[in-house]
Amino acid sequence: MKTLKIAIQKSGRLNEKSVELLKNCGLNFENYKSSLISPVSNFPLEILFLRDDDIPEYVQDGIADLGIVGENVIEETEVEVNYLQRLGFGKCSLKIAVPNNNTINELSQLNGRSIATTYPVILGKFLKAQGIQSDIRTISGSVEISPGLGLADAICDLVSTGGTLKSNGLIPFADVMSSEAILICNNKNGDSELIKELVQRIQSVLRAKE
Ligand code: PRT
Ligand code: ZN
Repeated sequence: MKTLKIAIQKSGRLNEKSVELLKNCGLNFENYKSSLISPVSNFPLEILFLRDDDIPEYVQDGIADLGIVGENVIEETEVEVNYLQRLGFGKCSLKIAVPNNNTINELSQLNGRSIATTYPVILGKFLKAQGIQSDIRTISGSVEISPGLGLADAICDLVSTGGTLKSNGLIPFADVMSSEAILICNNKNGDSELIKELVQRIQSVLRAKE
């Protein structure tokens, strides 16, 4: 029987919950922080531990059969994969936020302004759909400090508690997308019996939590 591969985040916000979900499915594997691949001893499955940004493409290209990753990362990488199951953890929203001392109070006021983000693709589509033309400044991190540094008029970033925005003097202004961890599979293998079996186990773990 073919051994499946599932890609999960190696470390970060989704790692612990992803490991916990797979363990709760009865899968037996070592969770060594140093290894990149861990075989499951009681199911034909290997676990690949990766940076979350790489997971959608690995699944699209068939290097992994399955993956657990934030919907925001899937949308930003514009891959073609199947959504098998929303997993109910890693919940957050991608929001546009502005300095709390500014006068912007409607979307049209973002016309001609600059917005710093690590999500240029999702933000670009959102602004286009709203008919807004802003200057999207793509940066690779610490988005929240860019208005304070004079780098941008607004930001677009993930928010969960809102604490980071607040401590940087920013207020959320518009919701761009909401996100949670999703189980995805390669487009070609959605009807594999082994994948169906795994999805059933995951669904019963999720139901037991309700
Ligand atoms: O190393 P690797 O590349 O794998 O990880 P990463 O650093 O890129 O991602 P990581 O671990 O930070 O986040 C993984 C996924 O968790 C994201 O892609 C989201 O799907 C989800 N998630 C849920 C979040 C948050 N909540 C979140 N709050 N990802 C990031 N944040 C950040 C946000 O960018 C901001 O800096 O937390 C800060 C805001 O948090 P609050 O609570 O202050 O609002
Ligand atoms: Zn990442």
